[in-house]
Amino acid sequence: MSGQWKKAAALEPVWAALARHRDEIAGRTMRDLFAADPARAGRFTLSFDGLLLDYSKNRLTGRTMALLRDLAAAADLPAWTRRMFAGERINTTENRAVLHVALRNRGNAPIMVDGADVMPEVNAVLARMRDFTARVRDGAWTGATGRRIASVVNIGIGGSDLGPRMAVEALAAFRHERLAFHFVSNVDGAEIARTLAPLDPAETLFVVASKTFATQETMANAATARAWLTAALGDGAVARHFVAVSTNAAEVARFGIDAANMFEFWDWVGGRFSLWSAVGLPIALSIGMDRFEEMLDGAHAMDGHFRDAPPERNLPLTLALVGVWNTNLLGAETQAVLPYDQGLARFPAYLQQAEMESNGKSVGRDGRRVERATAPVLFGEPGTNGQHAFYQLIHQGTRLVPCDFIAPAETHYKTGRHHAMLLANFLAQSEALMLGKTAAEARAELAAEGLTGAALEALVPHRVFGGDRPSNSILVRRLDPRTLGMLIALYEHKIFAQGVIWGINSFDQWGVELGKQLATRILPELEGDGPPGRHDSSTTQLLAQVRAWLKP
Ligand code: G6Q
Repeated sequence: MSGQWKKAAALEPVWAALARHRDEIAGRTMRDLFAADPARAGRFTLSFDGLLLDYSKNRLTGRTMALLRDLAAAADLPAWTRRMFAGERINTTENRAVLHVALRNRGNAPIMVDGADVMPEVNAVLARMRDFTARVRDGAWTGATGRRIASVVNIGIGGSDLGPRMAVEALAAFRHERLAFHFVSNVDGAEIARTLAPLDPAETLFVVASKTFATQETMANAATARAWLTAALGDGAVARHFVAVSTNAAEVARFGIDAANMFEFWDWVGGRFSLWSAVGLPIALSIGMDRFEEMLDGAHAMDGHFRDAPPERNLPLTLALVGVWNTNLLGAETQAVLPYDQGLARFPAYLQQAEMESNGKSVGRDGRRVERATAPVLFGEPGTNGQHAFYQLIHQGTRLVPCDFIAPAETHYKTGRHHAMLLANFLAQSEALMLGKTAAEARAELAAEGLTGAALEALVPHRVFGGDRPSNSILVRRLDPRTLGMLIALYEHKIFAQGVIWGINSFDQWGVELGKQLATRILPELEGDGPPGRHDSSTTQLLAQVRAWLKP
């Protein structure tokens, strides 16, 4: 990001200039902006390596973008980007480097942490993943009774679940035909009970994924899975049916998983950025190592683009700046992510963690309270399902809900006209949100339906759509490992850039750690019959009620 940037100014004057600019253009709707500039779509569209970002349907102008780029410069984004790629410990509250980019550093240029190049270790784990996944896929790796593996069950939660779960589903068209994939994350025993019920232990492989190998939910599920397996096949079967993905070799050994069956990653990989590491093992088992590496290639290409492309042509930066505009200048409190692709059904949930855990912070890097809003509440469902549910609020509610529409032009499933119908909806929604429907248009429509007079007039206000509702459209030719890798990395760098602009550390998650501590204290009080510990009166009352109902 060097060279093409304006010299950094102070941050506050740029925020003030943005606020003035917002007020100046407040009277101009997107309809006006499109009418005034026939070249608008092209001027506000970027593409890189087959991924197209059209952000023209936002309430912004060229001046808006120039000011926003000044903001990124003033926040020192180029320097922070350099620091991240160079392996500096930019996660200051945990004193860690942030190097998911090293996991997909396909050019193998050295990346140093504490004076040592991490690439040999990264490549060694990739080589072990290649060997193991090939053996499971071709049937050379068998279960304890000599049968081939048919079901893979990933046990993990949060960052050790959401990435592989999302990607295995997104790339289902490339899945190995013999292997079925299951994911167990919740400590609610219903999930593991229902997952294991139809499976045959002799053909099941468990992947226990946990960075710390200490997470309550994962350890409970892994213990239940081991008991299920050994009840059928004996203790000796564990080595053929359990592998671990972790940074904690000692705990993996204590659980009883052979060191030879452990795939390592490192403290500089954040949980929510870990699908590029051995946490991606289920993805590699599903689509094969060559295709897993295509996913890494796609992300690596996006890394290079983010690091080197000039700010005006930089996709992740632009997505970040449009988000800052909508959040901080237009006051949006939410962000909808709406993939028009059933495979991406879990993509909003994945991004929910990536964005809200990274940038859901109210204290800056300097330890002081931030003065502006940080991450919006992110939500979404695949289209067209969402259209029949919550889009009502997006079209006609009182809130501004910026939307990211995502679609592949081609489908892997040639089922009649389905894909054309899906794409027609993808195109129609962002157009409708932008244009809206005026009272005159509503009137004409009602008249065409045969209404007249008072009956017609009574309906007009309900049939008006204010329009002027912002959206981005992200289009790829088809969803494959490479484009999925690019898409995820696009959002990762968007999140990073926004974190820098907001002055927060995007890479810690103390709010998550709190949950890990609290339940540990209450569990023995719930299970025991001694006097409960000191709590507020509400918690005491709820605890007493549960104990009373559970008493034998
Ligand atoms: C991710 C978070 C969190 C984490 C889970 C699982 O960035 O830190 O979602 O991934 O709590 O942690 P373990 O992998 O250590 O089990």
